[in-house]
Amino acid sequence: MWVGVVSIFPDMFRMLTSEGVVARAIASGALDLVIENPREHTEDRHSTVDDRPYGGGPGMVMKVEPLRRAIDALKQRAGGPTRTVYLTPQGTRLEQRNVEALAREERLVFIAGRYEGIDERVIEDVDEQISIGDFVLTGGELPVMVVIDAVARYLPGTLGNAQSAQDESYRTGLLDWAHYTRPEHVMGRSVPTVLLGGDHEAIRRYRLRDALGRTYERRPDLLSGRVLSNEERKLLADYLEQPGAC
Ligand code: 4FV
Repeated sequence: MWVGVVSIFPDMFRMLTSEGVVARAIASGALDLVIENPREHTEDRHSTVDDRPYGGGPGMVMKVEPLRRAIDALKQRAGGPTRTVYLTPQGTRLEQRNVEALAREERLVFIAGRYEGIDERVIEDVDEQISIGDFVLTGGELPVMVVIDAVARYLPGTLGNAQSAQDESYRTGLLDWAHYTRPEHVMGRSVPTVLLGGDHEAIRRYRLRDALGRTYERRPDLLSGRVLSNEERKLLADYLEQPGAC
């Protein structure tokens, strides 16, 4: 996958490219990451990339030309058609299915805004606008890194085991079940015995019961509109009967 990013703070991406899954994807050649700084595409001696908003109001807005030129420079280098994505609180809320869709693309260009945002005449040309959540950040760089990290999990050879439990949970639309590892007893707390017995059917039911219960308690919105199977209904009822369930 080829990924281009427009950002006036390219060094921020060192965090992403120096450690972990994304760094491994770059090292293995599964991911090609290029950062383009709009400041390199200015003509004035102050490398101005922002200006005051028409109509007045607080803050500054990123100018069209440096952004446009940076985007075009990335498209030149992409070596084929690209999908451009602007990260903004006004975008579609990011969910796993959006990540899966982006992971199917060959070439992506992400635009990270700063200040109050970017001139609308740049946004008119982007293919997609994505929000990582209903809160306001100081810049689009972290949202871009969030999306790149989420997409990188789908790149060949990145995740140790192709089928990650977390994937499984979002694929099923439920929250994840509780995870345990050695030691069996710690802080006076023990691992649920069913997980020690090797009875995979019992373990599957236990985990499904846990995922259903936790989803019911923490994200009932994920259950609305979802038809539960007989087994799932019984497991959820059983979960909710246990002491301490909500
Ligand atoms: C954001 C979000 C976000 C808005 C103004 C950057 C900031 C500043 N992007 N999901 N939430 N962006 O807060 O994507 O320029």
